[in-house]
Amino acid sequence: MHMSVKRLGRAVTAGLVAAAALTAATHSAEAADTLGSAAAGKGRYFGAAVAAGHLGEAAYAATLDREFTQVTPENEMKWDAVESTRNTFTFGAADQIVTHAKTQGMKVRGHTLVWHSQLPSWVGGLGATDLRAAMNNHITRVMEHYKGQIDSWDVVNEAFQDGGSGARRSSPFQDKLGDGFIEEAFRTARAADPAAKLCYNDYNTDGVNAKSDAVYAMVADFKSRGVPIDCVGFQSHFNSASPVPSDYRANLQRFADLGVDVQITELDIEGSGAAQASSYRTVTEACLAVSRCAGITVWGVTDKYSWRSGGTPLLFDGDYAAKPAYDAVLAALGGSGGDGDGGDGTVSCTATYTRTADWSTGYNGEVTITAGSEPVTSWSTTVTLTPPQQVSATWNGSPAWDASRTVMTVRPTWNGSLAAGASTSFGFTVAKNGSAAAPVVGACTAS
Ligand code: 9MR
Repeated sequence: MHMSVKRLGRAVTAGLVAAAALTAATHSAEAADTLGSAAAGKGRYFGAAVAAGHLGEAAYAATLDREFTQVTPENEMKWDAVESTRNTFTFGAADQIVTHAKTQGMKVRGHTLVWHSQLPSWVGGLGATDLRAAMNNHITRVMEHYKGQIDSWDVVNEAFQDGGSGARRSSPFQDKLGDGFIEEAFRTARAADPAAKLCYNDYNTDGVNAKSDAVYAMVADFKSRGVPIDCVGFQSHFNSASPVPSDYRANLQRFADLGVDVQITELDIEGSGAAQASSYRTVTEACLAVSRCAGITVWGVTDKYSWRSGGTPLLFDGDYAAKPAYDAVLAALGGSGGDGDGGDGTVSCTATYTRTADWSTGYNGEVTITAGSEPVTSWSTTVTLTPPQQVSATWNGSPAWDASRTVMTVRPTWNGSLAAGASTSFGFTVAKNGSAAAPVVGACTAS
């Protein structure tokens, strides 16, 4: 169950978005009606980063256990967490997550063995010989502790610089051991747990660019020389400044063509409503289009605990209500409520309002209509004005008026047909006639 009632308020956000979104969706708790089961139907896992400290929160654990089939400890396996003092290992919090995952039958991604960040200061103080020994000891001890329990390890994380240079990032490992530290880390990792898949993981490598080209060249070199590497992780942290690249799928595919699995490892997309849902849908479809894309991990369960919670980048809001992005991902995964068409059998839509322009005597409004988990052939919604405001123009929607001309019912012109999770929008211009009040957008009705 996805607590549809809670969705009533989910699209109301700050700023210009002023009116409510309503949905008539009702979900039954069908077995395939979750992210994890829908992804499994496509041969993929669907996971989330988790924090041990939240597992005791009932709604957090319930959402995690219902929806996800894989977990990544968000911080608990990092060097500073497991070996803050040289050669003294502390696995308590990480063990809690692994134990939880095992009881739920979830896969675990190990994150991460060698990274410049969250690195205790003692590591940076070592000379080259000592550092090499410490790196290999760290990899070996941590991987042996979890031997047989980890599906994939991020052996090396974020070793390349941003920008156009394609150069390695400065770190104690890079600066003291040189380029060869990555190869050495992977060879050590293979010996420590031969069953675990070994990944290189990075961000801003999601499209084809200088940084991903550099990672690509490294992976190609490793494959040609027999250096053990099984997978590449694409973190996929997106927002308006760094949107889903248009060549995202093509980039995943070119890595897959090198003979490695690709994994979407830390997905989150700042935003809300239909725009966020559409980006999530694009990412999900890209993974499904690449046969070696093993699965998707979102970087957290709920917006309220996200590392960038202000950007509300995840699939569940702070009350654990499923967002439009959730519906879009589930629809893209072919999530099934039993009729085999990828939906839950209830034709539904949401309507969200944004003021797109504002001037002294008028404003423009835009309403985005988003189909739920079933395709829609037609929709309608209402826009109620505050008198003496008057609509002076409409586009991409066909208006009908009540006698007082305050309630405008809008139906499609050419844009009635929407695929599951897809959106369209209509717009209108309002003459304020002295009132700047926001219009009230009513429920969306779909057929
Ligand atoms: O989400 C993690 C946050 O809680 C930590 O404070 C932060 C510290 O560096 O790391 C975050 O996770 C990062 C991940 O380990 C590697 N890729 C970028 C992630 C977001 O910063």
